[in-house]
Amino acid sequence: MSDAVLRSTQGRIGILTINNPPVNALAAAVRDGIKAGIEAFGGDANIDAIVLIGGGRTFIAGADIREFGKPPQGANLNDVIAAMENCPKIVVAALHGTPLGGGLETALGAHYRVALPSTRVGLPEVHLGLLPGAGGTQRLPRLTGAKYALDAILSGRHIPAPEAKNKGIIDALVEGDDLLAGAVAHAQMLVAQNAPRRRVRDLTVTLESPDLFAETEKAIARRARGFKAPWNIIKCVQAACELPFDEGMKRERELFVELLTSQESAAQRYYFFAEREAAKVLDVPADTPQRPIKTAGIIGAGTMGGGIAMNFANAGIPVTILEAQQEALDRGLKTIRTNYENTAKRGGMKAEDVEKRMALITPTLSYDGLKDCDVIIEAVFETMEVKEGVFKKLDAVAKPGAILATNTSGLDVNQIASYTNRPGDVIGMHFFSPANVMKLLENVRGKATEKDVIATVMSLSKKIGKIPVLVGVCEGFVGNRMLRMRGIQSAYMLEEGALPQQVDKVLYDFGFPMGPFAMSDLAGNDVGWRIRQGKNEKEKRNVRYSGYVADAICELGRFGQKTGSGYFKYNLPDRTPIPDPEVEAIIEETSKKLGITRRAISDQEILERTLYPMVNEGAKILAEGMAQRSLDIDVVWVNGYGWPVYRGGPMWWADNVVGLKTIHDALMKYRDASGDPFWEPAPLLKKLVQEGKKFSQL
Ligand code: TC6
Repeated sequence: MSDAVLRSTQGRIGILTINNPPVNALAAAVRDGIKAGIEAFGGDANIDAIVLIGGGRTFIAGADIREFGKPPQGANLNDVIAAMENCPKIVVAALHGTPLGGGLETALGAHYRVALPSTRVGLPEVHLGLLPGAGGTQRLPRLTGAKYALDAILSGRHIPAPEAKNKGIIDALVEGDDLLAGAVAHAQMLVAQNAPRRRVRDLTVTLESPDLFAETEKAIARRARGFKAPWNIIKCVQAACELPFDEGMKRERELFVELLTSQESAAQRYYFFAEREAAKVLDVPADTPQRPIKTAGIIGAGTMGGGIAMNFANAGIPVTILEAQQEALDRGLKTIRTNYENTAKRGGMKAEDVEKRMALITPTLSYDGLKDCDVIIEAVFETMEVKEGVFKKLDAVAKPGAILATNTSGLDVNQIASYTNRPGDVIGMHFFSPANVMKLLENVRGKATEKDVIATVMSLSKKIGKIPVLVGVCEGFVGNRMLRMRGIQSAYMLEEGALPQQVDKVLYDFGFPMGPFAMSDLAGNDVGWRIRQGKNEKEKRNVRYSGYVADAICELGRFGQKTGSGYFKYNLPDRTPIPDPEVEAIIEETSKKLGITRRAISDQEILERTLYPMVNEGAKILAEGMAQRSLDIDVVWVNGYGWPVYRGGPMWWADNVVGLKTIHDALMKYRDASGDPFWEPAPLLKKLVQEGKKFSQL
């Protein structure tokens, strides 16, 4: 008998307790243990019914994702579930925590399901580029009807136990916190009532509308663009409605295997672990003591400061916002309130929570108001002089041990830290706009930042709903530094023969939500223009200047969506970019002035010239230690810049799809053709190519 599934009895009830921390994933030993346990109790004359329960924090949270793609070992999950379904004794699954994916599918193989009210069930395989391949697509519709099941499987959402009970997924909720006692009592009751062994496979599916599948395909077309799993899921649920159970299972298997062997799913499974790894800091052990964070302070009530404050209020952490002027403070608070009210109107939060969250936000005009805060984040104007003033004042008022963070997106965090007498307490927290929505948080480690400050900020980031990545101090940190490479080449290609709509289409088709020019129009073209104006001419000219078209566009006041035009025109409030002949004329004029003969630029060239330099820059970032691992770079790009998750991230894509040698050789080709040192392959990239290695092997 394996330790992965423990057997015990209470009277005539056999108990199988899954023991595979941390989340009782369905590793081979667990599958074997359940099957053997079911068979043993099933044939035991002293046992009337069986309870299957998870030890520790949860029932089975799914298949062991690390096993996918490896040679199969142990019992097949479908055989385990069939053994439960066909067991001569009643099987009751006792659920708590997060019975997800294969975990819920296992539970659907039981004859009855009971759960603690706090349980959340779901079939989230879609997020791994998969589908519930152990009968989930066939059994869930039999319990809930096709429409609900389709929505649950396509969204992968966690369903609260009370809702699951209403839908028939769960038979009974166990009050109190003794799940085992409740499940055993339920099993005894079923035995006493001589209840039938109810197999989900024997139920018939309700199909609410014959148009369900065609309508669903239409409804998800945009959001599922580039993904494979959603389309296969629809086919599976359709099979559940149209085919007998065993044939439906066969169809599910085929469509599951198709996904399992797809690059999209490999990328998404990689990404699942990458996001979790990114929260870990190599030289900061998980048990590093953390500073308690009970209150936060924000300096600046503008769009950024307000958004940051909302994250804290959402997490129930009281937050004080400082502004210099009453008017700006009032405006900032009003914007926050409006944001919350709009969310409540859309059903994203309860109306009464608006007041609860607002009550957690305290406005102040005085630095003294921040003196008790455990963490203070400044989100003020981006010049070193302003930051200097802020940090000197903070140094004077903040209590000892308070963490002093800057939200700078470009300034030197070490220099900012040097304005205080406590540089060890200073760290960068680079939020992305809108800060209450965007998940990515680049936490910037200065050279003096203490390890406990890093540990605290990484875990605080998760508490306020962010996905943190630790980066080092360098211009643009990880995300913007790589973005710049893409921007430079996009701009050059306009001068050489491409148009914004062509460049944008290539990147949109690759899977980005929008191309670089539409993105620039959204962010505001004036931001970069002002920065370029601040640079002196020499600085501008010592490399090939990339701002000619952008400058010409800004000189016409075409700052982007906010002015109704930029690289594209907009019929606001519709934000669809419309190609503009006026812009084409500007671009052609620019080429002429520069003496460039325009030529046709292929889509492949656009892809290579925008994405390969990003990978090359990523190699430099790694060599400099500005990101800990290539996976950190991938997490930045997927979460902060819309890199399609089914392509893993730029470094995974380079490693596994394109190949480092191909990228290296293309960089050399462009270098030789242009003579531009921009294209010089990074030394690390060269080295990896010579050694036949990948970024992930560093
Ligand atoms: C499936 O079932 C397909 C079936 C088809 C049948 C053929 N496998 O997220 P946390 C690890 S597909 C392996 O930090 P939380 C995780 O890496 C699967 N490992 O905790 C981490 O390890 P570390 C369907 C897993 O409390 C640790 O557990 N199921 C798995 O914030 C803790 O995780 C899912 O997609 C796994 N399945 O959230 C569920 N799950 O400590 C995926 C977790 O070494 N899991 N780990 O870093 C989750 O959504 C969340 O982990 C959670 C717990 C909600 C279960």
